[in-house]
Amino acid sequence: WWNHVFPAPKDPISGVTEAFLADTCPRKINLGVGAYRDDEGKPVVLQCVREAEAKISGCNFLESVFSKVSSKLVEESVKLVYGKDSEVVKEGSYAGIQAISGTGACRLFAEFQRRFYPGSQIYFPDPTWSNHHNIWRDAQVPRRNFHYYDWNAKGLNFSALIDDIKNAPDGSFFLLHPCAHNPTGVDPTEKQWREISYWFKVKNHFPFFDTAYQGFASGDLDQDAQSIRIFLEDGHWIGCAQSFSKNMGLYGHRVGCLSILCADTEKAAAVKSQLEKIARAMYGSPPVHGILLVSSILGDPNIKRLWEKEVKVMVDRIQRMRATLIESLTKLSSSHDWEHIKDQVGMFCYSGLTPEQVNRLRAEFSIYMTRDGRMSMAGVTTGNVSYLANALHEVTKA
Ligand code: PLP
Ligand code: TYF
Repeated sequence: WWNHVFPAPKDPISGVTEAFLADTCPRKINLGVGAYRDDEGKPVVLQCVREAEAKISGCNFLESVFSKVSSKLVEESVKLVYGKDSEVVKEGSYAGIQAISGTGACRLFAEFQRRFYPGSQIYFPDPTWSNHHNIWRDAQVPRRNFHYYDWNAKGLNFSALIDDIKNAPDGSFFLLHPCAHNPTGVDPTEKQWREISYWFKVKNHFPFFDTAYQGFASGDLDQDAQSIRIFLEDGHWIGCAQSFSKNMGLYGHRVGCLSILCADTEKAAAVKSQLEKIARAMYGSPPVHGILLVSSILGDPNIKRLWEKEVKVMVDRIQRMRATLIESLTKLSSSHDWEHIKDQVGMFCYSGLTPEQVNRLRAEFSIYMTRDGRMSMAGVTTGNVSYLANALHEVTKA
């Protein structure tokens, strides 16, 4: 048995972590995976999560599985993206289901898309999070790219993006990052989002938002949902995958939500029942501990305020490191153009380094990042930023 099975290629993101862990250099830096670290380089359990833990201690998990905790999570999650006073939330005209974090929400949606729109395709921004390709490929949905990043101008290629929206067959599925685009850190402006929404309407495209970094672009949760709310205002049917991995630091807990807007509550119930049917065969029901944490945080105004402050602390630290890195490179009189990284938002810096430069950083400086030159700014600290700047300067010297 299994003689025909050979090792799968390494995942471009977790492969970096593996290589980093095997490195014995004391100065090594992991800028691969987008997981938040404090200024000491340590992972963080947020205070709001500790308070929620205290609140749920002693809870009977067997009871929880069958109780209302899952719908409470969904109710609170949709308020975060669509707005607590939005019509959809008030009317309940959405199908919402707890998902195994953002990845699981995407996977469920991809399956749902194939099942109910067989033969349909999905358009991804170029580039996008590498796992989007795996997820829709495994769901057997054909994938297309639409223009997003302009590699020459190092910003958004807005005119090509709009052209691709116009040229796609009417009624196409598009995946959009509502904020803090991974990997580029480049988001459309409010005006551009309005234009994108306008053309989606004209073309009757379906917007599927994958929101894994709400809060990480601006530090404000509502502000980071602005793009989704523009689409909502314009009367789109929206799908949304939400993750609490980054903004609550719950990575391993796998808490997420998939929501799909529907014409009325009856249709919403039908869609929800189909999503539940898909989930049932894939994994039964999702884990319950993390959703108790998230529901306790979102459902308690005091803990929620604490969470909002802690999001801001994480974002401020990342922004400070971005600014310090740029300052350090300027002090070194780096002749390389780093202008574009100033305006990037979210957890990543899309450096523009070539694969050869990325290899040199790894071989000569024990600095690890994905081959596309994406650096997770969460791995940069006061203690390692000048070492990083020096190394960047060395490998980019003419
Ligand atoms: N979508 C994007 C764009 C991401 O970057 C990530 C994680 O990095 C996810 C979804 C899903 O993450 P998780 O499954 O941990 O929620
Ligand atoms: O680095 C990225 O793009 C993500 C990060 O549980 C990530 O893949 C980190 C933790 C996690 C899932 C994804």
